[in-house]
Amino acid sequence: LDKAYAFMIRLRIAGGVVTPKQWLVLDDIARTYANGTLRATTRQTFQYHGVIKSNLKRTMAAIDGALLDTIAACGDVNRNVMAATNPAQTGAHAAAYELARTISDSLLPKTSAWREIWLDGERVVGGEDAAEVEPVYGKTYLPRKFKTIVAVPPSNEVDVFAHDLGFIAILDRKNRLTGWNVTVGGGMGMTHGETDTFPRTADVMLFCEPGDALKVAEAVMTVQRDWGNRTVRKNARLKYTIERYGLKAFRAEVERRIGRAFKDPKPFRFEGNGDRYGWVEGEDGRHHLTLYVASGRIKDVPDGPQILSGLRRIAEVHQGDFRLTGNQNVIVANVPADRKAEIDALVAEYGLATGAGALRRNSLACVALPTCGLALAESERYLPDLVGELEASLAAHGLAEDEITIRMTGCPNGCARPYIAEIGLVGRGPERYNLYLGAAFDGSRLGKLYAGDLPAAQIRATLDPLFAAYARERRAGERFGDFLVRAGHVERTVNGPDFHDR
Ligand code: SRM
Ligand code: SF4
Repeated sequence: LDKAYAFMIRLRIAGGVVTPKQWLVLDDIARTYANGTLRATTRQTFQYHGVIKSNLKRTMAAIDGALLDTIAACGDVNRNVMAATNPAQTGAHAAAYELARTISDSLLPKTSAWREIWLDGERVVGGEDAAEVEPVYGKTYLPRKFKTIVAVPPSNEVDVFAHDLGFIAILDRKNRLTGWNVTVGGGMGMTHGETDTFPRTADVMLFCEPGDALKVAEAVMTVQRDWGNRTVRKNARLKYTIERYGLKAFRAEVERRIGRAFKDPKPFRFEGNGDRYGWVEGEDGRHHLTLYVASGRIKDVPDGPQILSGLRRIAEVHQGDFRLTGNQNVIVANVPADRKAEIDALVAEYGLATGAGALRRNSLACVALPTCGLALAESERYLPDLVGELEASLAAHGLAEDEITIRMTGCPNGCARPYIAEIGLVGRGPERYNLYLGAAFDGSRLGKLYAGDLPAAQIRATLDPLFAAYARERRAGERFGDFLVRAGHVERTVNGPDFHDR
């Protein structure tokens, strides 16, 4: 008897767009080979959990049958490229999605190993010559994972400042794309107790015309390939390269490789990094429904919402597409006006509109226990209860409808981007968390450690007086994170290196 190994499988879905036909296959796989759930991730794709070893090949073949794959979903390569979903800004979404697809395809490893291993593809005699097959990655690939993202203001729902490379759409008054601001050096992961590791928000480096975006992406990635730290893995991400060389030198090298200078970044403004729920009408008259999915876990809850079955039924009748958001939610997109009622009926029948409160709608939790081997504390299974408690506190202070972002992770790797949430909770050990406060609502500023190694049972009591002060003393329109910094409850973090200063 072999050991009962079970695996996590992560798909690559550039821009998070899937067709109803693909949805049905993905749903079948979840029921047949995984643990009966589809898990929408913080990077707009799906994970399966609990796929046993003997089913791996069958699962991969089924994924391939849906014209999807898992290539570059993990590893030291350019990962799944995210794109803003922007249901209302149809034209800008098309541009963002196209750029995400183009970058994803161009920077994909070229090796045929995936097909060879999982689909019994033909083996290249004598093996591939990595230097020839991978002109960009070469034999040694990148120093570390590399994450690319495309955002469209005013929504920063994809959290552009948390990623290695980002493109921010610069639109004219008619919402037409004029070019992209390029960001570099964002990242969340750190290690507890090691202050030479830190989260960092990306710098806005330059502006490029639409036709130059791919060139810039390639140049940024290859400079990181050549300049990134290959000796100390914990300092290998692009954020540390930017800290070591400085933004100016990094930009000069990118421009040198492309062969010309670029303009400085253009002004832009983000309003928040959450999703807009419910129906919105796009510029092209099509309708888009954003559904809240708690921690992205698409499953049927006994006596509760039947999210897996409900979305399956929608996929059976839906003629548009589905979009996964960077906040682990699902958009039923591109619905003609006369088909809305049919979707609404299914939403009601399967309990998909939960009527979640403001804090819950702005909450994110990473997977953590029981499947994540790196988890130090609970996250996905605990955050819903904690949010319930905190919502009671907020309601007592008249803040029930206030939008405040809260994110939890089971360890400092930061998979739910907690350091840029107004309330960030990061696992330290069983039922113990670091509490970070003072981040910006639009994801552009990191929080600061407010209470270290806090027992879970004390989180509400620690936050309650701060909610009270916020209700009493805030200025008109002032966000919770901004208030905490202005009123002196926490120090403002400028960026990564001063993150640990107190
Ligand atoms: Fe993550 C590793 C889950 C987004 C930073 N992440 C992991 C692993 C694979 C654990 C492992 O290596 O054994 C987790 C699998 C858990 C499980 O049981 O499924 C895991 N990460 C996730 C997901 C599923 C969280 C979620 O609840 O949605 C997200 C899947 C993303 C995707 O679809 O590709 C996920 N991970 C992120 C993000 C957020 C983002 O990219 O926007 C981050 C922070 C941003 C960043 O990269 O800096 C993130 N994950 C990490 C790190 C720390 C990287 C670092 O630079 O230090 C690790 C550990 C590592 O790489 O060594 C990690
Ligand atoms: Fe696992 Fe840590 Fe990522 Fe949570 S943050 S999924 S515990 S690696």
